[in-house]
Amino acid sequence: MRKNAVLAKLRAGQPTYGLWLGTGSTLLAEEAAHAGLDWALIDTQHGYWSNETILSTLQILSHTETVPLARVAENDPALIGRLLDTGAFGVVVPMVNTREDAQRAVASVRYPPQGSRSAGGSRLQQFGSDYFLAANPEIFLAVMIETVQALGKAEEILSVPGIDCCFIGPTDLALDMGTFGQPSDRHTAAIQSLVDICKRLGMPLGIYCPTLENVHQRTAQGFQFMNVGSDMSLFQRGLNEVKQELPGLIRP
Ligand code: 3PY
Ligand code: MG
Repeated sequence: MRKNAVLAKLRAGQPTYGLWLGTGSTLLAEEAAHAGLDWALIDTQHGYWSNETILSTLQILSHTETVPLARVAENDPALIGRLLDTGAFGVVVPMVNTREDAQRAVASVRYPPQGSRSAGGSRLQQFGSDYFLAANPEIFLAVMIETVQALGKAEEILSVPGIDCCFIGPTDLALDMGTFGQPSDRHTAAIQSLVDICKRLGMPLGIYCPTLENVHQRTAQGFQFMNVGSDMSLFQRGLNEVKQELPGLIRP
């Protein structure tokens, strides 16, 4: 069974950096795959992906050292099983709000006896001929804490065995707290409370980073799973640079 390099770093207390892929572009995914990042994540919750482009992207990533991950559209065993069977080496599960949600995510990702994932998927042989027996400890599972309800239950959610990482969704959390679009001490304190809980539980922590400044700040705060941008945000940054370099030639 191949070792999951992202899990190895998390378990060694090291940070990992990746790219969020939402455009559904296999060309951009290929660029990301060769950029030297720890991981690249196919976002099937909010991104523009088809089954075919998911498969192609996982095929591209499988020829590189960038660990292929995916965010599932919802906490559903069939969707999670399909992404893993297609070759994702781990999943991020959104909106995990209760201990039962967390148990459902673990059961979907782990084979028996730890869970109830069903065996199948010809692409899995690339990970090793012993995949069905040896995959459980190598498949990355992050659960997303991104609601007020989940905040209140974070300790019981994150103490479910089989979870590798707590991943904070700062935008949904802000929307749910009613603080979206404004600086908020309550939002900052909520994130700090998750930092404290994860430290106590020895649970690696990640967060969606909208800016590179944010990546530095979260790294210093002890976060271990961060995106350095998304395929779309990097493209938009490039466009903004062009506008700044050619003032007056392009509409503001
Ligand atoms: C959020 O901020 O809510 C996210 O899900 C980030 O991807
Ligand atoms: Mg979210």
